Amino acid sequence: MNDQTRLSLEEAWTLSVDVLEQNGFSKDQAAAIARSVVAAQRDECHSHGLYRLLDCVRTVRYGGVDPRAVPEVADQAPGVVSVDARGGCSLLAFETARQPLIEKARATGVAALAVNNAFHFSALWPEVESLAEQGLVALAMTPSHAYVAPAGGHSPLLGTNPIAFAWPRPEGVPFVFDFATSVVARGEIELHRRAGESIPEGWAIDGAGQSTTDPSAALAGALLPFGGHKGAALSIMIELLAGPLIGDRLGHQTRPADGSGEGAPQHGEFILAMDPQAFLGTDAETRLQQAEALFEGITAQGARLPSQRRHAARARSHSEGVAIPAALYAELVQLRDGEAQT
Ligand code: NDP
Ligand code: PYC
Repeated sequence: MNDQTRLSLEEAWTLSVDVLEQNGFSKDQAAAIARSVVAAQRDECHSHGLYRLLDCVRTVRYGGVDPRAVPEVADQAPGVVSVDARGGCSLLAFETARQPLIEKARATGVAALAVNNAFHFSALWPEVESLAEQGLVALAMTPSHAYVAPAGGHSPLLGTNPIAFAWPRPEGVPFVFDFATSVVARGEIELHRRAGESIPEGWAIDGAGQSTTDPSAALAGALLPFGGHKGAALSIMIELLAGPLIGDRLGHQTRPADGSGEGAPQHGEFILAMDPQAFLGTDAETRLQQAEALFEGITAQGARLPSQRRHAARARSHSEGVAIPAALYAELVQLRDGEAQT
């Protein structure tokens, strides 16, 4: 195993905030980003944990994100809130619009949030989890960039397009899942490359359209959608809902900032919040209890629920801290101690 560096959650937080602020992010932007990457690291979601700080700094250096943007919320329609991230990161935009979304969902039963013009790099589960903690059912999705070949195709066109869902539970933590519609997130392939490990067959094809286990060839080629045409169709739905429906870009109309001056990483995110009380009134408690039978049936078979692993990791991280590759730690320290960006 590669050398690891252990950090307490407080150390992970301070390091994240310091790296971001040293590289030009405002206090509010840095805090919103740090909340997401530290939560992901805490829950051992490595592809969207502290590793993502490298992407944030690279993107700000290439002019792909406004690190001091102040998001602007608009009351778009009775059931629609929108927030313009104004070229900043999606995370502060979501946090700014979260309460108006909750209030609308409680007032109308179903409400949508459109996040526009955002640099989006994060895991989605913290957002839907936070809505389910308020008693709402939530769905979130976003396109990324053209990284995935459509089922039956051979060139990158679709994003890795994650979808996350959360369901409030009467006792205990919400039921949450969150995954890319590619076989795995691209970040997972990047982590394999950094660790010098090959990837399993079936994740990606190379530039010539051939199956590959070489992460560099995969990154230069295309990831594959999970479940063939089914994952690809879900991915297309995400492009449409989080793109044209909310007046934003499709994945292939964006690209990461890379120093060429042609990067255009900003796009949208679509979030739906539903209030069980509005659908069910006094029956809500009984129906939420009914859902528990499904969860119990799953675990009774020895299967696990999505998010069970995350919560076990969360408990462990609270007592033991988090471990990140020593090489990543060294890079983050360098970014923290380097010259401030102008
Ligand atoms: P995975 O393929 O690891 O799937 C993760 C989901 O599946 C989690 O909800 C996980 O629960 C659940 N899961 C995994 N194994 C099991 C199992 N055996 N039984 C039940 N549930 C299981 O994740 P991805 O690589 O597809 O995505 C990782 C992250 O990348 C996501 O958070 C996603 O939001 C993010 N992402 C962000 C993008 C962006 O543009 N912002 C683009 C693409 C991905 P658990 O967590 O408990 O293991
Ligand atoms: O891991 O696929 C990914 C990803 C794309 C944008 C942010 N994460």
